[in-house]
Amino acid sequence: MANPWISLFFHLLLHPFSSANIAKYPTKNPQEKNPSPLATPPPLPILPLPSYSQLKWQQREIIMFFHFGVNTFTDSEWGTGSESPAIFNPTRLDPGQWFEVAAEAGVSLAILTAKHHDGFCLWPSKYTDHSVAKSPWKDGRGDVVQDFVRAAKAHDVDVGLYLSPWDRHDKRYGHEKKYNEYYLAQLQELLNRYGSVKEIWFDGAKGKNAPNMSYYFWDWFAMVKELQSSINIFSDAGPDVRWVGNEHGFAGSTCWSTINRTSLSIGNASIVEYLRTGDPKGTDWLPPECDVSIRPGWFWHKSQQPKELSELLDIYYNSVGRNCVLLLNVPPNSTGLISEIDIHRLREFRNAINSIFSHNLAKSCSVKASSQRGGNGGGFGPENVLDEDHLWTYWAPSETDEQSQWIEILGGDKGLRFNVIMLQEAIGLGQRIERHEIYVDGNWVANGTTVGYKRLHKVGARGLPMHAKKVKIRVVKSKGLPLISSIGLFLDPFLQL
Ligand code: FUL
Repeated sequence: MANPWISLFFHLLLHPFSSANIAKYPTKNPQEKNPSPLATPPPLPILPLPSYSQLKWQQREIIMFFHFGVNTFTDSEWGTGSESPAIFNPTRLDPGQWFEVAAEAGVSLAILTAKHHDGFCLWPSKYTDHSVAKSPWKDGRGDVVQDFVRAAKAHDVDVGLYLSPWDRHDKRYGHEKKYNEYYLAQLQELLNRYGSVKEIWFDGAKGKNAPNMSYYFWDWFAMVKELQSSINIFSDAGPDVRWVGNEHGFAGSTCWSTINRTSLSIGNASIVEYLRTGDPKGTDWLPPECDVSIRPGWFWHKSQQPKELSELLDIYYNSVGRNCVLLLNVPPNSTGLISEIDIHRLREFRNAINSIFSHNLAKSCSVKASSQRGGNGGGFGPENVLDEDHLWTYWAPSETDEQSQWIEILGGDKGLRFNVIMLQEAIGLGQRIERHEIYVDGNWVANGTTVGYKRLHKVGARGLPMHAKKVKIRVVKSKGLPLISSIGLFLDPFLQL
């Protein structure tokens, strides 16, 4: 193609709008002279990410469990399955009272044991006669699940249901196909009949001598998601919320919301440590829930008392303060009400949490950081850690700030008195922080690993408040840029007692 005219012809044919061509005939863009500064985009997420429902669940922080059933009347924890429905006869059953208590305790979701291991159903299931329909309560015409759901709605609290896979009553248990059909039928009753359900609890517990049979988890999970689109499924292995691996209400001090689901199975005692800490390399977002009872047992027993306030606060620090949701069980008694002593303890607990955490001393401080993404006014400045948004506004260092990433709270001349430091990560873009350190007035006071949705550090010797002017958080190791959405400094008066 030596002829230049021919080559120009082919060039225009192949690149009719190439920049070279356009540059010859510039069009006037009126905004070009004074381009308004464009915002720097957020950094790319670090996968895996939470789903919408998982994020909502995480923000609940404390939810409630109600264990109620034939065990409430037999003073036992695991019923045999041969209890007569005649013993189920609460004289004053009032889920309205349960939800008054729940709402006052500040919880936004409560889970009811619709069927525990004894197989007795708190709703009139058409697939069994081992239910409230055969009890003297309301002459067999009552439905605890219905009353529970109505009361929840009246108090603006969301509903969760527990349906025990292990069933010691039903003869189909041990016959794989028949029992799985039965279980799925009950799931359909519960999830079709009673409106929106936000969490379903699949308990992995099963007695040693129970008949050997497989549960068709995949069928169950698929059915649940088909019937309730915004539900979270809890089990040892998720798929939405995982068990934390113990029933004391304590997560690991390292606690990842990420884990590998392929390494998990339901009812497997050898994975409890893995469940407790999660896995920084995990490919699944599966945050842990800490289930614990306010009393020694899950069911109400006349002889038992609720835990002390100090124990409950300890549980709070070790669950919510370690990136978990706390599922606190408060068992109604045999009259069908929550006992006054438990109500009193819950009130103390809620008041204590409010009094500790409602006043963030950092709010009146100035804040400084090693660098900030997008520069000054770029939207990722350190001031974001002091606003009301704990998810979507955050401090991000600049990409080039790899040596020392830190953020500092400056308390002014008078200084601050505090003994709790709170950190929160913008988990909507993935859990990132692997190691961090805290310095108060230049002195090291704490080391930590994960942060996640919320991390609480108690500082100060024996809970005595520290008096200081500067608190510095240094991120030592992080997957990509660390994104800190909130920092709090609090004074917990109960730590010194
Ligand atoms: C366990 C069960 O065996 C207990 O009875 C209780 O329901 C607790 C929440 O889960 O696995």
